[in-house]
Amino acid sequence: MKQQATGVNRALSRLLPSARTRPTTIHKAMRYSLFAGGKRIRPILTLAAAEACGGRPADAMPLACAVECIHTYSLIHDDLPAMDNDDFRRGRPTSHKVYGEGIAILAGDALLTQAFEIAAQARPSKRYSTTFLIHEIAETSGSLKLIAGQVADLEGEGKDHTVGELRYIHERKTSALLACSVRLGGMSANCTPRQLQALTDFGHNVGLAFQVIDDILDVTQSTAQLGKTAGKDQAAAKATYPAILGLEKSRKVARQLTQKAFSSLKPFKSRALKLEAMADYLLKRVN
Ligand code: GRG
Repeated sequence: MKQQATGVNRALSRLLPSARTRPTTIHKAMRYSLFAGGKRIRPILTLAAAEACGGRPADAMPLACAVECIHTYSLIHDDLPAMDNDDFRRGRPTSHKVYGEGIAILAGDALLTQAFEIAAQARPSKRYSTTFLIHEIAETSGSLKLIAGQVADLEGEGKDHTVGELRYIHERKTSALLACSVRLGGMSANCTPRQLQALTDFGHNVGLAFQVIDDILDVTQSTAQLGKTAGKDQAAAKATYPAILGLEKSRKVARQLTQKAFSSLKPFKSRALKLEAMADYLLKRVN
């Protein structure tokens, strides 16, 4: 993961305007959040999915970087006072704490836009045109997925949720971008429709498991360990798996979802070793 993350960081740095480019405030703010030490889970999944389909890392890299830009934008905006109102992210003060709300909003906007600029540079494969790749990212980031999840999350604060309603939020807020990450990797490698379906199922289940684990970590780990404020879900009366099912049942759900994700990888045989390792890491992670 460290090696892959280093490659992603280099590519991101190359693809983004330098911190000296005018207006420097916005480019510094974009880089402040982007290079704050995120785990790079989504781009690493894109690269691993490309490998599973026999593709080249260079073809997947722009798409991997685009996904990380979308992810970082969503974190900056999610931390704003009007949303989750958090002071701490990726082990440092949040964007609006350092640059003020106006620049933080713009840094998020700029990273969202940057993602499409980067994706437009990706090499199309035989089955997947650049338009198709860009549509994939737009659909995932739009009002039916990422934004839908955030809306449901905002509107659901303080309300009782069923597991079904919670799943609706998780599928959009978290799982959609993880599924998009692996799908883009597969598309960069000209994957077959069957491979694309397998990657979609993998991403969907790994994404759900990721969020269940995230909810568990929120109650079991410290702020220092997480690099973001711990215990926030309970404080905001958010519906989470541990709140509805308890810790032990939630852990079981995460294990079951990861098992389902593993099953989707069968068609790839040994080429999916990195995807498998990622699913295992995501289940066992402590931050
Ligand atoms: C469009 C504003 C907006 C929000 C959409 C994605 C999202 C909804 C909000 C971001 C905050 C959040 C709690 C997302 C759920 C997924 C999650 C737990 C993200 C954290 O991902 P990690 O652990 O973070 O991969 P790093 O910092 O390592 O990249």
